[in-house]
Amino acid sequence: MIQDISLLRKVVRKAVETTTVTDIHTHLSPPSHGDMLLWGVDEVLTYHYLVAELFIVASRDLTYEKFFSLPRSVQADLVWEHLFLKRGALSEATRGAITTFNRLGLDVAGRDLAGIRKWFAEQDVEEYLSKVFTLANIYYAVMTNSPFSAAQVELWNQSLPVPACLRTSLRIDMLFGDGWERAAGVMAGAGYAVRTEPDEKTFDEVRRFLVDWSARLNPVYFAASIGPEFAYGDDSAFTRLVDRSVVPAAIEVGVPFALMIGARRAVNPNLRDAGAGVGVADVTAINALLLKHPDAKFLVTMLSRNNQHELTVLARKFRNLHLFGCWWFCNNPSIINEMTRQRLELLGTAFTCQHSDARVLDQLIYKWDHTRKIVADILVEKYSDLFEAGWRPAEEEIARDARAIFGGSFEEFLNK
Ligand code: FIX
Ligand code: ZN
Repeated sequence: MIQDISLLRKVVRKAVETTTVTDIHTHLSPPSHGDMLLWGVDEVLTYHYLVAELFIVASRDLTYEKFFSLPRSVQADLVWEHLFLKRGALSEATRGAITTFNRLGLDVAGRDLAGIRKWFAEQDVEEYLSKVFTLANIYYAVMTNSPFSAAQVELWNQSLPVPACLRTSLRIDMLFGDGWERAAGVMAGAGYAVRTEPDEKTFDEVRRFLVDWSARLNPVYFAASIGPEFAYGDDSAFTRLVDRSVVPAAIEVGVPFALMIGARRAVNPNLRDAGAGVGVADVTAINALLLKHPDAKFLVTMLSRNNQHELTVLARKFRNLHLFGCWWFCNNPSIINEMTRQRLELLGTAFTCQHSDARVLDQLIYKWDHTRKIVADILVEKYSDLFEAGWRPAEEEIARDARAIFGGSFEEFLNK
């Protein structure tokens, strides 16, 4: 047992700095899927978070059409010029690019973009992937795999190699809302008796489609991003599909259904991927879903800060709910700090404090580096409070608890 508070602080900090992470949601792909895996300096600089920030400040001569028609490296130059050279790189996304290059040993102090580009051009993607996973200390990262995307299906049909550090999730947004007709077309085209106007057989066939794809991809979970209008328990197509197809398939396969709730798609469609905003959703709809399906497991993250407290309280009440990540506009130090404290104070270690949502391989470095620092400060404070109250933890217990919120509790949830 640790008897000295300054040693305790050091041990806690080290535990968070060195714990292995399970990154439960990313948009990465295996290197064998070619261009699907984004990596390198130009991808880092044209991350959609940075593109949105560029358009806040660039002159009006830079139209959206013009920007998106430029080669990737010229887009990256514009981001570098406007956000890093003409302004102070103070946003979380700009700081992220700096942290990433710095941790790779590149000359950020010298602002040497040409030198950074040269270094990246010399990297081999497979080796670089291992380097990034080692630097970020990630056990594995979960990809986002859509059985409704023709490009992705074509790649999976080739059974290309996938490194052990990348696992799959079955992304099924297309089943809901506007996507349904296309999804129905894809399933019908693949030989499933699915009708656009769903009948009983259709729900069974959607379930079968999900179970069959699960046999192929072995997903960690099924997932969908749903807007702030998220409702459940009514007579909507969403409720019927969830009740009759998605949840039964998830139970059959033995995986959770992950809901990412609150992205308001295309608030400015001109910005393309960068054009989504956020809306407050109704947590009582999640409550209804949890009550209706006690035998299914749900992973939930919400985008609006306003939803976080109510959602965390709900997670105290349901053993079939596991909260994860500080998603997108919540992945900022001030909000990570607030959300993580709130979750620890209400749930102990029974949640997953972060996911990277990395779209570009290199981003794993900064997303985890930044979160580790915030969580280390929080845990140092929490353990110090316990110490003052007379509690004496052992080093292994601290390591166990740090790992729990970076993936250990997630693994436990999957297995229970
Ligand atoms: O739906 C999602 O998985 C979102 O995370 C993305 O679509 C979004 O563009 C993103 O990258 C947020 O971080
Ligand atoms: Zn995502």
